[in-house]
This record gives sequence, C-alpha cells and structure tokens, in this order.
Amino acid sequence: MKQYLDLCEHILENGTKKEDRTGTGTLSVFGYQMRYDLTKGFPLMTTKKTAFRLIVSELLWFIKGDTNVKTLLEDNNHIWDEWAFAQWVSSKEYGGPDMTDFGRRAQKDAEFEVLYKEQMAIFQKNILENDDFAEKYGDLGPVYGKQWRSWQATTGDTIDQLKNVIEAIKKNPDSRRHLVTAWNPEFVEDMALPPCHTMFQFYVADGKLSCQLYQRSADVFLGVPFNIASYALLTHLIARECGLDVGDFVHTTGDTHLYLNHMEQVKEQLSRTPKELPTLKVNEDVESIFDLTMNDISIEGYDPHPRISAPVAV
Ligand code: UFP
Repeated sequence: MKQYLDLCEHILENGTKKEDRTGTGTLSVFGYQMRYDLTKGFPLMTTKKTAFRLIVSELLWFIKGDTNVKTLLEDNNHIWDEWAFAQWVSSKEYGGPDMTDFGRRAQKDAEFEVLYKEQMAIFQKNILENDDFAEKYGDLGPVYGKQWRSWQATTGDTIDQLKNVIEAIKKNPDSRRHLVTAWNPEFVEDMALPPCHTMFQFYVADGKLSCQLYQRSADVFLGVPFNIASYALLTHLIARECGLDVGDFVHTTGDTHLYLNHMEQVKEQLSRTPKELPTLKVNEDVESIFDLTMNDISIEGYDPHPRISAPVAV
C-alpha cells in the first residue's frame, strides 16, 4: 500500500488549505491517480486495521440495490448511521434535544456527546425494531444501490446498470462502454450524501478485468481505505462472475483531501511499515454475485498494524 502512503505524503507536502462543507477544514489537491495490481494481493490497508467486514456488508448492500440503513444495522454496520440520523433530527417528527451540527459538537463538547449518543442509540433501536420508522427515516434516498440497480428512466422503466454491465462484459469484453454511474443529476439533491464514488468503468485485456473509479471527493484518511478495498472487491466479484482473472484497480480522485483534524493520525500511519497484503476468499459454491452473503466472503493472512481512530466529518 505504498501508493496510499505516497498520496498522504503528497497532500501533506502540496495540499492547499481549503474550507469545506463540514466546516472542519482540509488540506486538498485536485486530481490524483493510484493503480493497484490486484494479482499482487488484496489492497486492504496494512498500516492500520481496516474493518473488512464493514466493506463487504456495504458493497453487498449496494449490489442488492438496497438504500436503507436498516440492512446495514442488522449487520452491525454503522458507517452510514450519521447520514440517516441527520435526516431524522432535522425532520418535523423529531422532538429530542437540538442536534444541529451534531458531528462537530460531539467532538468538542463532552456533555453534548452524551446526549448525542443517547439520541443515536434511540434512533438505531427504532430503525431496527420499527419497520415504519425504518422506512421513513432509514432510507438514504436514491443513493448508490438505487442508481446501480434501478436508475429511473424517462420511459418510466428502471435500468439495472450493474446487471447490464456484467452481461456486456461477458458478451463483448472489448467494448469501451462498460460504465456504471451513480451521479444522477436529477436526484442529487434528494440524496443523503451525493455519491462520492460517481462512476466506474471496466476494461478487459489478456483475460483480466480491470476497473477504474472516478471519485469526486475523497477523505483520504477515513474514506479512501474503504473505497479502495470496496472497488477491489467489486472487481474480484465481477471478474469471477464473468470467468475472468483480476487486473488493476485504478483509483482516480477529484478533490483529494486530508481533514485538518486527521493530521496526527496520518502522521502515525506514515510512521508504520507496510506488511504483506492479504488474500481474498470467495465461496465457490455461490455462482451469482447477487446471491452472495457476508459469510461467503473473507480475507486470509491479514495482519495489520492496530486501528487508528479519527472523527468523521458529517
Ligand atoms: N467520503 C469518501 N468516501 C466515501 C464517502 C464519503 O471519501 O465513500 F461516502 C468523504 C469525502 C468527503 C465527504 O470528505 O465524505 C463527502 O462530503 P462532500 O459531499 O462535501 O464532498
């Protein structure tokens, strides 16, 4: 994962101080590209422990076309909680203490953090136990799952981009049109978080499947390790589905930033020596990508340096 560490150093050396939507402040560069040869191991961070289980659960959630955090909570996956919670606490039905700007306030104010955690726990319980509540407040809007699997067409029909791209790779591997896009301008305003990974393309050469992602906005410390592993996994799963080997994952990023409150953590990570990459294992008995469950996907030989925690900017 030297490339990832090089990116961190590149931003520390060349980044411009830039304000951002969350008010946290970033060091940012525009336009960057990394390339991971997937035949050389699975690109999961070894310089900090990264929760592969969460990556699998989120990717399968996208693949199934799901957009409700309820499914993720059932997997004990909390990576999207803040976005759903933000919708709930800004709704008319919410009657608890004021949660405006909860992300930053919880980091600065210990008393508020207790209140926030209480409200978040109530929210999570309601999502898990009350189907009506989950339907209303657990849904993140037309985010990835919706765009990948049921893009709304002007005819009234929906388009299954993921299924179509898999079919196209099988039938016409040399095509230059193997694209899936999550950036749907008509619905961007309705999404809890407009897609960060906006578009990806597949490419077949020498019996190998490669994938390039264009990510418009990249939180290099917290988001990017997940994004790399997630798209590497997607590439493996689609290659397997299409009877191909894996090639490269090319990660192209737009606003590529380190949040100012992640600096100590980044430096800690940079002081560590990368270890051997793990290997991906997928249950061979399950044929279709659409039938895979969490238990079918695992990694072997993952021996990372310890986890480094950092606040998420909401
Ligand atoms: N972000 C990522 N990767 C993701 C994801 C979010 O890096 O997969 F969902 C980060 C990028 C940015 C923030 O720091 O979340 C999104 O904010 P904005 O919409 O203002 O770019």
